[in-house]
Amino acid sequence: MNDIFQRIALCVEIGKVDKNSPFPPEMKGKQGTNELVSEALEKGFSPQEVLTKGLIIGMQRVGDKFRKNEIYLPDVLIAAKAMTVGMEHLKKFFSSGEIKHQGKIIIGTVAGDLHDIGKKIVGMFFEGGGWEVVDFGVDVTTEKFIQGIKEHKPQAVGLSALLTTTMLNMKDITRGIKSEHPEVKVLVGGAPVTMDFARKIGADFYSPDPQGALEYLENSLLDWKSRK
Ligand code: B1M
Repeated sequence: MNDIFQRIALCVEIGKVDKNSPFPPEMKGKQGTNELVSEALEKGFSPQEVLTKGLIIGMQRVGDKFRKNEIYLPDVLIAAKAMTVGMEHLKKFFSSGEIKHQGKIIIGTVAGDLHDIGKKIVGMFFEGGGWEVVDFGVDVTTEKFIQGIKEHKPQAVGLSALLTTTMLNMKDITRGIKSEHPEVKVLVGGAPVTMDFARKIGADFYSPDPQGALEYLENSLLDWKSRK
């Protein structure tokens, strides 16, 4: 793989945002994703390659390490910051259609629930995997999800809940979505949610972590593409 892509991937992996960022200390004064993504584009590498061979690879490594408990939440947040700064350079190519998102997903914390830290992290992983994420925030009702699907036409919806009381609202939301938009996949997650619960409420997938949810989306892509 080209050296500059490897360097971009490494910067995401270790959370090196730009030249001035003090973290990690051994990289002080060295280029971060900000400078490297800009340099790659100036050298004529395609934005799509910068995304898939650099930024996404870095975020995949972060996901793998997080899953194995080799790194912790602050490391993920720093990596996500490095990824986001790199993505800023690519925004205009998404708008122009030069880079295509893998697909689109709406995410939200379910009605009655105000916990959003985990949901935001899940959203960062989806973005890191090349997905367009529409974040509906917290306390999202069935009606709002359904309206959002009509407007944004996503392939999937991701529901998060942190309370044993509010996770029960996932049932109505999932059924509501499925009755109006059976083609839209519903993914559920959050600390109290289990595989058994997800099956009972008719969700398509449950993952205890963001990485598993992203893998499911990636695996579902072939299915979506073959239906087009
Ligand atoms: Co609240 N809270 N809280 N809280 N809070 C918990 C969840 C609780 C376990 C604390 C406790 O009692 N030990 C408890 C729930 C008990 C239960 O239901 N069994 C609780 C309670 C009771 C409450 C209130 C009712 C307290 C009160 O007012 N009496 C109240 C409820 C408000 C409401 O929602 N209506 C409340 C309020 C709050 C704050 C507002 C103060 C704050 C939230 C701030 C915010 O989110 N902006 C808060 C917090 C911070 C917590 C704890 C401390 C931390 C939650 C968190 O952010 N974890 C929590 C106790 C704890 O977990 N130690 C607690 C870190 C986050 C990265 O993990 O969200 O699990 P998590 O997300 C993970 C995975 O679950 C997964 O990936 C994420 C990344 O690894 N995941 C998905 C999440 N969504 C996914 C979706 C997917 C796939 C994976 O696919 C779509």
